[in-house]
Amino acid sequence: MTLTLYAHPFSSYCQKVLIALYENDVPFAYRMLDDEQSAAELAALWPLGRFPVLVDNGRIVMEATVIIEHLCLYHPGPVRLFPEDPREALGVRLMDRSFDNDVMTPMQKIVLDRLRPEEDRDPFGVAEARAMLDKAYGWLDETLAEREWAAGGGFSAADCAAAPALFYADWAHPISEAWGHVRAYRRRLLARPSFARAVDEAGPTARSSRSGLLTATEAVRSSRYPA
Ligand SMILES: N[C@@H](CCC(=O)N[C@@H](CS)C(=O)NCC(=O)O)C(=O)O
Repeated sequence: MTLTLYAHPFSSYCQKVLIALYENDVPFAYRMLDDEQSAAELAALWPLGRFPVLVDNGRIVMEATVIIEHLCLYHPGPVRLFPEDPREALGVRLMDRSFDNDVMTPMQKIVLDRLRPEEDRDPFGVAEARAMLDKAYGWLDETLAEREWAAGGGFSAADCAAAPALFYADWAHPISEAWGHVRAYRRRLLARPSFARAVDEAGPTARSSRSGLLTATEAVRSSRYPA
């Protein structure tokens, strides 16, 4: 086995990569980031300390989207997460960026703000994040109206990004009934075996509720920054 993934099962960006690995049954060693030793190993690999990080035969690959691109190039399987045609691949990249920037980022802003001490909270930034999510949900609802998967073709890297982003965003800032296409798409993602597996591995705490999301995030942070 050449691949080691440094990850935590509650982390949205780790789930994004886990989906890609599970879609093509790519074998890998899971280095769980749950103690000081694993955090130190991660910091030695990637000074920014963000995760996931993939190590492939000594080569260090960071950034979830780049990891998925790497998997497509070096460990391809039957599910092509980036289409071969570069023009089609552009559509996948657009949706991938949108889920990271317009859904994952504001979702994390809301969640992380809740974990701050009361006096350090940023209500203005959280209001901005909520407004961004409302705009993103509206745009996605139109964009997904006629699509089964995010980029309009088969299941792709964009759906790997979308699944944890919408899964957690709905807890942080609920997707209203008005955005029926987004809600239906989120349900399709949750029924996809690769994502269902990633969510099951995160366990009942991460799956169950909005407070579960906070507990999960706190667990990830405390394993990274032990008291
Ligand atoms: N742009 C990075 C973001 C990764 C990221 O923010 N990961 C979170 C966990 S979901 C993290 O590392 N949080 C801890 C930190 O930022 O120190 C990617 O796409 O991989």
